[in-house]
Amino acid sequence: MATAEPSEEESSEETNQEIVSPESYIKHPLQNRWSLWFFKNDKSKTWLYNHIQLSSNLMSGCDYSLFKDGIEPMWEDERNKRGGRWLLTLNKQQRKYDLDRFWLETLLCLIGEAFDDYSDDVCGAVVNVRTKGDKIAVWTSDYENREAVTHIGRVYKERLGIPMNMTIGYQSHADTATKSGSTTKNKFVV
Ligand code: MGP
Repeated sequence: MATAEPSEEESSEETNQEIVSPESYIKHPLQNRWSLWFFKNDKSKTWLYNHIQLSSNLMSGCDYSLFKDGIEPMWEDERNKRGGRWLLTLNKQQRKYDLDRFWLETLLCLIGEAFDDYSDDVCGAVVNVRTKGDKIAVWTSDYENREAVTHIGRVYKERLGIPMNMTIGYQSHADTATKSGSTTKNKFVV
């Protein structure tokens, strides 16, 4: 029987393909849903963009944040307010050589749940593009979870290939929010 649109059965016979359910070929679904946020420090708000640019192409003052679904990229969020961040402060030369590859590795650490049993403590990550020096940070939910925070810091530092003799610091958001000078004291260092 000729029909304008072959039924599924006929069409799969023709192409010799089996119809499979998504579950059988999506082997590694992500553990979490994530939201990518973009912040642009521009009062005119007329600038349109239709591509996600590399961080190094953004104008100074812009941020990207990748956070787990339901967590807003701010200290005040319920899941952030007792937390803190592992902070990478980059010098100006590092925008060219390190910023984009560090941010990519950070995204892969997050969506790949790289921190073993402590990945639940991760809330998200932020890149700040700034004239004075760019910053990348991984935010976690509770600065008092020493084991989780230090494990995340060690793995993160290794994944970025930061040499042993260089340290990165972890600061609580509470301290960052109430800092008086330009630096916030570290709660942990790896
Ligand atoms: P910033 O954008 O994180 O870094 O914070 P920047 O621009 O390098 O500035 P610096 O202060 O770290 O040198 C800029 C300012 O935005 C902060 O000083 C706060 O006033 C404000 N801010 C940043 N964050 C992430 C928050 C937040 O989560 N909540 C609130 N209320 N203010 C914030």
